[in-house]
Amino acid sequence: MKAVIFDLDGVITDTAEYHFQAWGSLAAALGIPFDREFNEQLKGISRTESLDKILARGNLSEAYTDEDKQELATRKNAEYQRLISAVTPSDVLPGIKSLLTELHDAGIGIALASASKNAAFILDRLELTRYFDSVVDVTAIRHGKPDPEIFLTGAANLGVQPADCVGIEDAQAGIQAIKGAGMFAVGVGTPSQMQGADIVVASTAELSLSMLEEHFCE
Ligand code: B16
Ligand code: MG
Repeated sequence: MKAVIFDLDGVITDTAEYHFQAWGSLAAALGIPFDREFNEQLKGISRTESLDKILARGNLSEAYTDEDKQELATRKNAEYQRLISAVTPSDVLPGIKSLLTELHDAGIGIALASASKNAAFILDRLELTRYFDSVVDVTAIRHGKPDPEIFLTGAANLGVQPADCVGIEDAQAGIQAIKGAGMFAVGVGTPSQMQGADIVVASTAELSLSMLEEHFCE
């Protein structure tokens, strides 16, 4: 194991909850039903793809011009940014800071593969930026998760082979992306939402360097 490539939302911090709340407000304003089960489909995919899925659910795909959709996505992001402006280092999920410290001390590469354009801001708010050898620039990625491109780019940025990498994700689209990249996939969540993962943990508190190395070598 030469590198670990992290997802952000739902793995490093629970901003997945803020995405849920921000999309929920927009969906309510548009009269579209929205719940946690449906929200699972939005995890790991881009802002515009998320909006398309929400509008499709309300049979409103044809109701808005591209310009309107841009405005709706901007409105959601403004609400999301309002919520994440209050993020502090205490919002780092359990076990993550100690894992980053262990990886750093062991000389194992650390990269971020988040679909979020707000990722760098959130890492700064969490005071974790210095741990990351690479933060993949999502605006330069042509194909989002479940395509493996973002994880392959993370490995390339670190100068390591995909087979020597572990990817950690909380979304089904992300697990697909990690496996498509030929990496070892760790899912955070329930097994039914993490199909194809090599191992699944219920909480990030279960993650550690020794635990990852043990499973990686199995
Ligand atoms: P933004 P991740 C993803 O982040 C979220 O899971 C997904 O719900 C969101 O739509 C996407 O980022 C884009 O985020 O609107 O901030 O650019 O899980 O890949 O870290
Ligand atoms: Mg995620």
